Amino acid sequence: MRITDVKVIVTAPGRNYVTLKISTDEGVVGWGDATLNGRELSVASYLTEHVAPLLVGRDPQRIEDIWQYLYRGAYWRRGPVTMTAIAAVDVALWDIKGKIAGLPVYQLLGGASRDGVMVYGHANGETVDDLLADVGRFLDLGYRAVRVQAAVPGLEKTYGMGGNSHGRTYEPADGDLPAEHAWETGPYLDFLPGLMAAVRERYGYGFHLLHDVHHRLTPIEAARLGKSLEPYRMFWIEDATPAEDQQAFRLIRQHTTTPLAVGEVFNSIWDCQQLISERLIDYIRTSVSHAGGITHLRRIFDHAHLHGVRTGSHGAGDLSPVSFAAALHVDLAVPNFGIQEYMGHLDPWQEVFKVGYTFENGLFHPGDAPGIGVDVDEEAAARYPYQRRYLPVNRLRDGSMHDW
Ligand code: CS2
Ligand code: MG
Repeated sequence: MRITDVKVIVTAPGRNYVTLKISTDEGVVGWGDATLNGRELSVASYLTEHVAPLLVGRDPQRIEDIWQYLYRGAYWRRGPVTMTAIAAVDVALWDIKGKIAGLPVYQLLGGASRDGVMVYGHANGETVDDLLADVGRFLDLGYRAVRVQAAVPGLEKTYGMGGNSHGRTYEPADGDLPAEHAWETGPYLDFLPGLMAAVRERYGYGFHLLHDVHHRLTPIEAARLGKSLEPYRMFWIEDATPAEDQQAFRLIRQHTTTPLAVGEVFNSIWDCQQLISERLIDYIRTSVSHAGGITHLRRIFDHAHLHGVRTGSHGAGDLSPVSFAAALHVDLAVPNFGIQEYMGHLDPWQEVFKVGYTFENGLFHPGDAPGIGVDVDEEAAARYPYQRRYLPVNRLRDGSMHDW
């Protein structure tokens, strides 16, 4: 079997996506997600200009060799653009592998280790009452885990407001230039414990409660937040502090037992190797579409398994349905699964992406179609042209740049 064509499809049904299509001389096609929110065309160009010419003529079954060729052969290693491009190729090749074998990809990864994949919904609200009502909606839908984000009194804007997975999905990249938000940590740290207390008081402790700090605290502030939330038994607090500084998590660990999750902005095992080896985190959030695909994600998850760290992959709406389908196959098979993020996707995504995954009783299942179980309607995709969109930026009140 040989690769005959490599096509990059940039389309925007609800938001921008970059999708990779690998075609073979035996008519088998594989799909991969190459979307990098706010920098989509950089990955599209990397694939079209630099990767596609290297793939045509190769045997698509040689997934590991192609992965190593693209990773080592570029000389310039790692980084979100490179690893998202490699991820898209990798997932498309696993899709082809499954179709050749007549098996869903999870069967090629060792088979199911569980009956379904637990996901968390995204409740949010401009007021505590709105937030509480949104939490109730997710619990009524059968979710076993809910992330809560709320407007912070005294702050005009904060992360995670707007939309919800069953209906309007939260999409932060909404400006043709980056929106500038003003941030202040004090009101946030003062507000959070009361918010979580209100959630537990209303709904009890029978479901998992999560929160995304979104990189905004210093290590000692993160330690303070974790300590203040201990009575509310968080499933995790996410991105409590920017995690390039892996050692910073030693400080947080000294002060709190609140579980920690990081990794959605990581793109290789080297970004998190110390965090995992020293057990400085409890969940690793690397995704199949930004961390080198199924081939590399398995290495990260195996390293995590050896150190008692569980998986908690990123699954925001800017990771396409192709990515979510692939993630479910990995989630179903890995021994150290923790939880999978599911934010849903903005309409009219269904016009372009045809998926086989299902949701029931708080659990997703990827389905048993050969490969990853997705298809892409290219004619529909052509109806939704790309529009440049940026994620917001954060500044402190004195104008200093901060982390969004
Ligand atoms: C967030 C994302 O889902 C999450 O945990 O961190 O919404 C993130 O802001 C976006 O994926 C960025 O594109
Ligand atoms: Mg996050």
